[in-house]
Amino acid sequence: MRIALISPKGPLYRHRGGIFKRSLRYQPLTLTTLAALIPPDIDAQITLYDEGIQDVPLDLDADLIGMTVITGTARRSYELARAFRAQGKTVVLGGPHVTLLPEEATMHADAIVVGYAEDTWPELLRDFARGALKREYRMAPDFSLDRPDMPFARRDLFNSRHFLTQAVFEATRACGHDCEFCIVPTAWGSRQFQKPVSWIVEDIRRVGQKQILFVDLNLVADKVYARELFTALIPLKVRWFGLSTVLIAHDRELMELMARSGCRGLLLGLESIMSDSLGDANKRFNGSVDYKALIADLHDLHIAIQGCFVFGLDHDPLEVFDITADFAIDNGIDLPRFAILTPFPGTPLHQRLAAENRILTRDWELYDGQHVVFQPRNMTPQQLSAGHERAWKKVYRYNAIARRLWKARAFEPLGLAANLGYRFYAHHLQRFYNCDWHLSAMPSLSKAV
Ligand code: B12
Ligand code: SF4
Repeated sequence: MRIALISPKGPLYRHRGGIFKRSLRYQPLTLTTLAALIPPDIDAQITLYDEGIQDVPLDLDADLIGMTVITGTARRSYELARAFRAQGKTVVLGGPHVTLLPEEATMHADAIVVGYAEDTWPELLRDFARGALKREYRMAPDFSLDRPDMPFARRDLFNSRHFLTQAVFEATRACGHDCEFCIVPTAWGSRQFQKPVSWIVEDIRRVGQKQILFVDLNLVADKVYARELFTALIPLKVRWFGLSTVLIAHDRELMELMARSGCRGLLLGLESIMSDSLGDANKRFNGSVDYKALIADLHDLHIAIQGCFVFGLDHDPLEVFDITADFAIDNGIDLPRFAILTPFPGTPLHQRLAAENRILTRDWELYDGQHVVFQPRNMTPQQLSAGHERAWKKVYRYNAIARRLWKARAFEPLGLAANLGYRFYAHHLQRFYNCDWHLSAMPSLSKAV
């Protein structure tokens, strides 16, 4: 059976004309994991296509085409699905957007997979092989990743030259919190799924790289598990980068263990430095943390910080952009990142804004964290869009990069390369603001509500 697996991309992320330099591109695990899950009893020839690094041929030679869909890529995925299905090929869709909106996705596919697919994808392939494909496959309520015999991701199916790194790993999925804007609780529920630590160690050993990345949404959600994982990483002598909530600030011992295990960079969802805005996002737990002290503590342990902020929360004043950018510069955040609040479908945020009649568009391609798709409370959509871009440019001026890295005492070439990559991003975002026409065409929306 010829199987093609595709990761479609929206314009911002597409390799041709997109914005991302190789210095910012790591290899996601979605397609390589799905490839590994194809059971040996299916005699499969597998090809992977990631539109972030290559074109997808429209005359694909495949019996079955699987696509992974996030909200920002839904339009592109449906467009490709239509073209392939018109050629009589079988198209299967899965991933976060399909899990959030199965009733929409099913209209564009021969079959959909809702939720994590460790059990359902092999089942689907066997059904397809015997001519009995069902319309929908759903993750079981007792789904678990505690399976020592799980196959390892087929990273070998991609050309490593296309990515900054292929040494990407995943120990856990989902998170345990319920931030209003986040898709995770809606899509996958409120418990974290954890892989056996021995399995992760084996995966890292097999890949054999010393600089690695975790895509887990929150590595410290379960402290007992986190301790076990970090302790097991120590003998591997790796340098790793990953994601955590700011709650790590309250556990100095875990933070030190994290550093000893090789953590050299942490993506932190700081979200906002305005306390009322944190309440808007149902992320009051962030308010219990002194960001300045946390940043200093992490720097003392030689852990760099990718600090993520979101703009457009209901209590955000017009000054939020400059205040936040200045905070990032003054406190030496190694790699600041800004997003525009995005009401992904299915989230409590989407429901609330829809009830308040504040959703401006359901063009999913604009749901990429860089476009305004709702009516903000204290500013116009244009002000939100312009302020967001201004913040990006401000923190990535050469003198601001120098000040941040000096303050962080971060002199590694990798940190500088990532900063230059983001500087390029900051200065080219405007090219992708294809929602401008849409907003300016609605005069009533240019007034704050
Ligand atoms: C790598 C990554 C990226 C990559 C590539 C993503 C892509 N698919 O194109 C890049 C850097 C480009 C990216 C960008 C963005 N991302 Co991103 N990203 C991730 C990340 C960190 C890891 C994905 C991964 O490798 N997971 C591990 C694999 C094994 O899990 P999985 O992908 O869920 O796949 C499993 C199942 O979902 C299912 N499945 C998935 N696809 C398919 C397909 C088929 C056919 C089948 C059968 C099954 C199946 O099977 C797999 C095994 O169980 C996830 C967070 C996470 N940890 O999942 C966020 C995540 C996917 N990203 C997210 C977001 C919001 C974004 C951005 C908007 C961020 C931003 N502010 O800029 C942009 C938008 C890009 C766009 N064009 O619109 C959200 C998606 C929300 C949504 N509704 O769309 C996530 C879930 C993070 C979050 N906390 O909300 N991202
Ligand atoms: S934003 Fe982060 S902490 Fe909040 S629910 Fe999502 S993954 Fe968890």
